[in-house]
Amino acid sequence: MWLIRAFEESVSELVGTGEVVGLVHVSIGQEASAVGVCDVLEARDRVYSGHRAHGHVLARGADPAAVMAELMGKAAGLCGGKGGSMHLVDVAHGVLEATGVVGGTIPLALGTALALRETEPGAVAVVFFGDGAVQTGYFHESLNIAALWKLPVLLVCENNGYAEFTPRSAHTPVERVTRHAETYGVDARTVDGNDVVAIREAASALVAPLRSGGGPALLECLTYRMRGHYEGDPAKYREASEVAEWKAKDPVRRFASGAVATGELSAEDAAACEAAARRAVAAAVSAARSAPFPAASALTEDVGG
Ligand SMILES: Cc1ncc(C[n+]2csc(CCOP(=O)(O)OP(=O)(O)O)c2C)c(N)n1
Repeated sequence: MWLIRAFEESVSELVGTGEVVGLVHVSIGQEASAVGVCDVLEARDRVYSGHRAHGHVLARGADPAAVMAELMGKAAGLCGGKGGSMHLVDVAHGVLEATGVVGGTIPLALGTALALRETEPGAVAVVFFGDGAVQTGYFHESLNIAALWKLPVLLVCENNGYAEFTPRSAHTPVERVTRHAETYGVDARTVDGNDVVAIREAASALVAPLRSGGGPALLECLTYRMRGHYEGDPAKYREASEVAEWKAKDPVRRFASGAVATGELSAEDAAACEAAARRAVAAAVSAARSAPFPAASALTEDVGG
C-alpha cells in the first residue's frame, strides 16, 4: 500500500511538472482494495482494471519503473510508452487490460473466465471497476451471463461514492452494489474498503469457491478517493468536512498504526516500510526520466492484427 501511495503522490507531482501528460486518475485513499484482493490471487489468475489502474497493476507485482516510464510515455514503459495511465497492460503479471471505457473491461473479464475454465481450471479472472460502472449495461449483462454460466470471475467494485463529479445518490436509487448481485443470485459481500485485512478475508472467501467450479462473486469495497476525479480536478463538489472525515480513515496509515498498536509491527519497521517504498518510487522516477521516448517508427507498430 505504501508503494502505491508513494507512486501516486509522485505521479501527481509529475503531472504538475508536465512530465506525465494526459488525463491521470490516482487512487490515493483506495489502496486497500488493490492490495487486499491481489494478495489472495495466484500467478495464474488474470486481472482487468479501468481508468484508475495504477494500484491494481502495482499490487500484481508490476515493476514500478516500467509503470512510471509508461506514464511518462517512454519506450521502457509497460506498453512501450504508447498506452499511458489509462491503458496499463502487464501480461507477465496477469494484467490483461485497463481502459478508459467505464465498465468496458467487465465483459472482457467474463471472456477470460470462460477461457480459463476450459484451459486452466482453478484459475480466476478478477475485474476492478468503480460504482459509476454499475449503472452501465455492461455490468448488468455481465452479471447475468456470469451467473448463468457460473463463470470463475470476481467482480470488485471500488465504491468511492462518486462517478466523476456526481454523488452516487444522484445517479442511482440503489445504495448498495451488492443488492444487484442478489437479483442474479450471485454471492456478494460489502466490506469496509479502507480495511485491507477485511478486504483480504472477504476476497479469500469469495475466490475459494471460484477455483472449484463455483462462481461468479462480487465484492463491494466502500472507500473514498482522497483526491479529485482526475489530477487537476478542483473537486468543488465535495465538502471539506467529508474529505477530512475520510482522510482520518486513511487505509495505509490505519493499517500501519493498527499493526504497531497491537505489537505486530515495530514503529521502526513501519517507518522503514514507508521509506523503502519511497526509495523504490524515487528510483523508478529517476530511471523513467533518463529513458528515451519511443522512436517515431513505433507509431505504426503494435497496430492491428
Ligand atoms: C462508457 C463511458 N461513459 C462515460 C465515461 C466518462 N467517465 C469517465 S470516468 C467516469 C466516472 C467513473 O466513475 P466510477 O466508475 O465510479 O469510477 P471512479 O472514477 O469513481 O473510480 C465517467 C462517467 C467514460 N469514460 N466511459
